[in-house]
Amino acid sequence: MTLEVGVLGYRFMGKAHANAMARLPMFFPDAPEIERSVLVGRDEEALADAADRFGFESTATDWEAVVDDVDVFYNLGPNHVHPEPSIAALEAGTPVFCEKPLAPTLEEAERMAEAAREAGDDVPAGCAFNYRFVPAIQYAKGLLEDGELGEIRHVRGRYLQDWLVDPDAPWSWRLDEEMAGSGVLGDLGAHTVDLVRFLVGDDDLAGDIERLSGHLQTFVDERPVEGQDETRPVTVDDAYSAQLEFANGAVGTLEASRYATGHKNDHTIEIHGSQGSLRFSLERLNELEVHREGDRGYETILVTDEDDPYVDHWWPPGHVLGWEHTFVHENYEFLSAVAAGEADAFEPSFEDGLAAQRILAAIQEGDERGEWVSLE
Ligand code: 4PW
Repeated sequence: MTLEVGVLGYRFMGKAHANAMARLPMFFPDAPEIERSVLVGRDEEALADAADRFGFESTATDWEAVVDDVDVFYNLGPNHVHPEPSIAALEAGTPVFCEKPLAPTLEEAERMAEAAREAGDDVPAGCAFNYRFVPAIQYAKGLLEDGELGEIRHVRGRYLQDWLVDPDAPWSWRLDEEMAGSGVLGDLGAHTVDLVRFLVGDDDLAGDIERLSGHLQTFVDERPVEGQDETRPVTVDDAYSAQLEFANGAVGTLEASRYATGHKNDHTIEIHGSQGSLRFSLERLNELEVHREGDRGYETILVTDEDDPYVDHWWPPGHVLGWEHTFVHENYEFLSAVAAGEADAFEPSFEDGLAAQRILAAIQEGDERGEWVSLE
């Protein structure tokens, strides 16, 4: 059976997922057969152009007419558009793949997760945290699960970009609380929080984050609107940092910024255990640095061998993968879960999206109260 896919959103994420869907039959021949059926958006002209370039059969300006009509619904719009269409699709029994952060607010994320629970065991609801699907990250997870780092003591995550350094860089929806929910915290911090949960969240590693502190900062309060003679206020954070305490007593620090001069898309995770350490940077995503007891430093492992996660689907060893491949991997896994009719077969789920959102909300609360916040 061919799965008809409806996609809301045709900009950055629309293009990333459409590219992934187009690659699937060539590189993942066992992926379910799909049709890029309908692309949904508001601006008819831009939509028609995108549908043509991305290989969609048709377009629609009304998501309500689509969510019930397709076999799978992708929600790739701005954050404020995540809740209602996703909930409506799940109520119609349509599997949903939604971009991160799951929702602008915790309350909306809770409603979305509830809709996913009610949709039942055969309706997957996935949250598109694509960095789980970097081969080096999955390799790191394997090392951690095998206990190779010993008892986890330190977790450090940072996500650095620099596209707002110029105070005259234009205003966008990502800088508006109503539309985005939060700034760098939800946009970049959500990824780091999800990776931390994915890598060390198991009870026999660091476990849950039990309490945390948070600090948010906005550096530029208003920005020019592109093509218009006006400015709009920036109502979200430009940078955040947080301290974490895990169930096993491990400590963590997180931070992100869009003002980190010299860093374009640097998502770095470092973990220290009693028997070793590892570090990963998205700027060198084919590598994992590992230190083991007795080593005099870190060994750089190239995660490009045929037996490394997902690599056998692509090129011979050493013929490196990039950012776009993470989308192919997550689409493969998500669509396979849809074809199997098994909600449990795909993680990160809406529950994972909600768990990340609880941590983001606690960081915000910590900033507002100026105190540590308990997550228990
Ligand atoms: O989700 C994130 C985006 O909103 C991405 O992974 C990188 O940062 C690229 O764009 C933004």
